[in-house]
Amino acid sequence: MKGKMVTERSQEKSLKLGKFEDCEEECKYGSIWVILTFVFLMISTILLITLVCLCVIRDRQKTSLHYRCNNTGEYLDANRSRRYANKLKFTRTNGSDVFEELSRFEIEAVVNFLHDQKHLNLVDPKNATVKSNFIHSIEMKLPVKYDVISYLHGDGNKPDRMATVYLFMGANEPPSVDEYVVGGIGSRMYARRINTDRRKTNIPFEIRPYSTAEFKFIFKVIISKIVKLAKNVLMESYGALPFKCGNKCLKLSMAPISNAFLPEGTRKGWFYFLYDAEFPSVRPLDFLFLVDSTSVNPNEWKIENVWYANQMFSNISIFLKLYNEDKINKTRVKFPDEEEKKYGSMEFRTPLIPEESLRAPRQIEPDGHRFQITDNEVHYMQWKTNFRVSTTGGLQLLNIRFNGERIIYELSMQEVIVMYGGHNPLSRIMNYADGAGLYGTRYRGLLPGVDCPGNAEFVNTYLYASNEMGARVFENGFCVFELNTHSLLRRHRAYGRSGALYGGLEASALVIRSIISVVNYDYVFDFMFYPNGGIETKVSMTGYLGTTFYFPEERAYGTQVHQNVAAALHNHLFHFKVDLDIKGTENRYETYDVKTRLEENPWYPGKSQHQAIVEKNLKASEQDALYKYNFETPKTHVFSNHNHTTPLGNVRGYRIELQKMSKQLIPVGEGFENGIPWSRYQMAVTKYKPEEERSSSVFTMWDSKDPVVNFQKYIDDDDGLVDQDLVSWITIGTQHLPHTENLPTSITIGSQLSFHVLPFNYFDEDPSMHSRDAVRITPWDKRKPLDGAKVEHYGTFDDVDCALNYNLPKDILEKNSTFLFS
Ligand SMILES: *[C@@H]1O[C@H](CO)[C@@H](O)[C@H](O)[C@H]1NC(C)=O
Ligand SMILES: *[C@@H]1O[C@H](CO)[C@@H](O)[C@H](O)[C@H]1NC(C)=O
Ligand SMILES: *[C@@H]1O[C@H](CO)[C@@H](O)[C@H](O)[C@H]1NC(C)=O
Ligand SMILES: *[C@@H]1O[C@H](CO)[C@@H](O)[C@H](O)[C@H]1NC(C)=O
Ligand SMILES: *[C@@H]1O[C@H](CO)[C@@H](O)[C@H](O)[C@H]1NC(C)=O
Ligand SMILES: *[C@@H]1O[C@H](CO)[C@@H](O)[C@H](O)[C@H]1NC(C)=O
Ligand SMILES: *[C@@H]1O[C@H](CO)[C@@H](O)[C@H](O)[C@H]1NC(C)=O
Ligand SMILES: *[C@@H]1O[C@H](CO)[C@@H](O)[C@H](O)[C@H]1NC(C)=O
Ligand SMILES: [Cu+2]
Repeated sequence: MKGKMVTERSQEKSLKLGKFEDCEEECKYGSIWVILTFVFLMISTILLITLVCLCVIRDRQKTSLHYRCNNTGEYLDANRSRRYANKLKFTRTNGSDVFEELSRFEIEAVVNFLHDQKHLNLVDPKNATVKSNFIHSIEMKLPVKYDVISYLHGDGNKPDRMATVYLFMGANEPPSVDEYVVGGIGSRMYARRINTDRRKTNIPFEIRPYSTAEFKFIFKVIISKIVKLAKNVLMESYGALPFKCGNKCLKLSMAPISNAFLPEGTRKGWFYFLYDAEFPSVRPLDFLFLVDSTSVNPNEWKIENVWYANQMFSNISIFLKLYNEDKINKTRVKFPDEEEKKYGSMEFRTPLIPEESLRAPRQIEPDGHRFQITDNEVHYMQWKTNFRVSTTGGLQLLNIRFNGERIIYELSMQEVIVMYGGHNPLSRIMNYADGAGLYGTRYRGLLPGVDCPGNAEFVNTYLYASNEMGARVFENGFCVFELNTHSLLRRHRAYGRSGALYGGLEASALVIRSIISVVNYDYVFDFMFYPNGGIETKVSMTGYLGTTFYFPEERAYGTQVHQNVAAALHNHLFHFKVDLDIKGTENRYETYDVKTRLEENPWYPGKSQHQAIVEKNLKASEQDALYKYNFETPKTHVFSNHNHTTPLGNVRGYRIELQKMSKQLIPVGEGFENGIPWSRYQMAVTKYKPEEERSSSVFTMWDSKDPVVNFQKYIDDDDGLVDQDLVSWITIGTQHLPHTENLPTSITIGSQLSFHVLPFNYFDEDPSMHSRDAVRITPWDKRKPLDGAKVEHYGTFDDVDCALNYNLPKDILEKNSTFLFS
């Protein structure tokens, strides 16, 4: 009821502006004032400050106010982000900043250059088949860090603009995927293969990611064969077909098989049908077939095993024979009817809550944005960071500075893994490394007002990927907004005749948010920048469960979440790169270990007790620095520069704190584990090497036997770490045991994963002491703390009399939903 009054009142606001007679009501219901009133209420019982007082103070300030929040609605214009993107991508720059992703012109130059190399025999992705040569992806290659740093310091030339490209060479003998670096973009261009033992650049064709061309042939060759042979099985068992199916259709899904589980040189995947109804991933069926697609000639692809009704058949003929002879149990399920369709659907359920149409709390920016985005840089308070979205790697934050000093050279997500288990043959090999889907192209379609606040800024990207038929714009790729977290960065209330005091600061942070949807799952990544010099990296998981058809044997592996639907336990793992630079690049990594020591109490001889002590442990080499979380050995992870100390001799540093870790239990080297060696460590620290760009690759789903990028190599050479340029690699994750509330969507509030990068003796005092957002209250007269107090703040608690319009961009979506779904 109270909420209702607020909304009605807010409509009258403009009328009431400047009238203070009804101050009492304003105090109760004005949104910001509710907070202040609350703060005051807590202390008023002691200090006897009344609401009347508050109104007086407010009245006094009113005269000096100027209102700037007159830009209602503007933020929600989808055109705005388009205009912004135009500014960002199309009119400016041909790669004027070292960190900037390739521009439209540069991509065009690379494509033309490569297509001009006639011996490569490249075709346009629109015309590509499996047996073609084509450009799979193009992205900017970051120059060597030291070249960039000298350039930024003004004592080096601007590094060459370079691209990394993957070429699918299906027409070659033998076929392969080749990584090239194309340089001299815009001038004298060249292409070369990097020669490094850190990754393969000539990659066996059978471990390539799926291409649109390959999927086209799966449908054309394999699915039509299945339909031709097993149409009656599909109709009888499921009452649906993959095509010519009206409104009862089957959707095809698949899980590629890592080469750790396959004979040398083969490429296979389990394919399976789901009901094509909202949402397919929770409508599994029990018809699975194993496809060998090793050959570049789709006509040579083979359907191997068939699994049906919890039984394995060595080929489709024997399956059909036994089925037709009624020698096997037959599954009989029906396409979901209207009632059944509700399960797993995001349709609204009734009754709606709350009963009345009351709006949710919203954040407002009374003075507009306090951050700025120019070209490829975000500027917020003392913070500055560059950004790019790379086709294969996604969002990277580069050159993160606080007060002009670089703290982090690169902060980026490296890989997203989900590892399943189960009874059926599919779940047993179901391990996803989502990088195969090209992360950059997953950054798209954020909805203002839900995915990000309506007043967020949205950034478009422009990337080249053959699966997108070449270069294109991805609208609303990520967003930037300032968030009042309404948690407290600091706060203290002391009460006493001589020392009454109140000081407090709400934590606001700049959020750079991206959300990627990969098949059934959606991952929300937040990079958050706080005024105390800390950075939080947070992952939340939502979307739909991946499920399989229920048989009683599945119980050991997870939960039955619906009739015929089993959802297996699975391990989500995320890997991040944090290239910290503390006062330069020569840093140390130490753990400050907490130990206990039995000591005799010097003040009471003869009495002994255990005390906690801090023991500094310098990590001399990469092997020494491997961190596996252990509850028994608490520690703080400190990265510091030993040439920079505070006046009291503390080395200036930053610390990394991991908030959610997940033990990966599959033994070292077994199966898929061999391809994700980073998951063995909650943190690893390596010496920066230009060729150790990323911990994973687009091939990770397939290449476990002998990974294209093998992170273990980065640490096995055991470089020294003392006063070196250090990169820390962080693994967070969670075991997800599904439950019925995960449907229709598996929001995992409470299992958000995060890590923090926080100052540790870096500053002489908390830099948020400079924040204007703070409040300080001290008695006018120390001896009379109850007789009124001085309230200090710096203008930010002024009344907010107007609010921005927070509607969904509904009118735009109703006419054109391109920006959301393309
Ligand atoms: C907002 O109001 C100010 C002051 O009245 C005015 O200068 C400015 O142009 C207005 N801005 C918009 C977007 O209406
Ligand atoms: C968005 O842009 C289109 C074309 O430029 C224009 O017709 C339309 O009115 C704009 N929409 C809004 C809400 O400004
Ligand atoms: C970028 O370079 C291309 C090719 O040299 C040129 O056509 C284009 O006008 C340039 N664009 C800008 C914004 O400088
Ligand atoms: C695709 O192939 C056709 C026929 O070979 C050709 O006419 C067309 O130009 C090609 N399209 C592209 C985009 O290369
Ligand atoms: C299919 O499997 C059956 C039973 O294992 C076997 O007898 C038959 O030869 C196989 N057929 C083909 C075409 O491989
Ligand atoms: C077929 O169904 C019967 C009855 O439910 C069951 O006992 C039997 O194990 C099933 N056969 C197979 C191969 O699953
Ligand atoms: C510390 O200073 C010394 C002397 O100026 C210099 O040789 C050394 O490289 C510096 N080390 C670091 C970690 O900056
Ligand atoms: C719809 O919006 C997209 C951009 O999101 C634009 O490219 C396209 O032209 C628009 N279509 C129509 C019919 O306005
Ligand atoms: Cu999950």
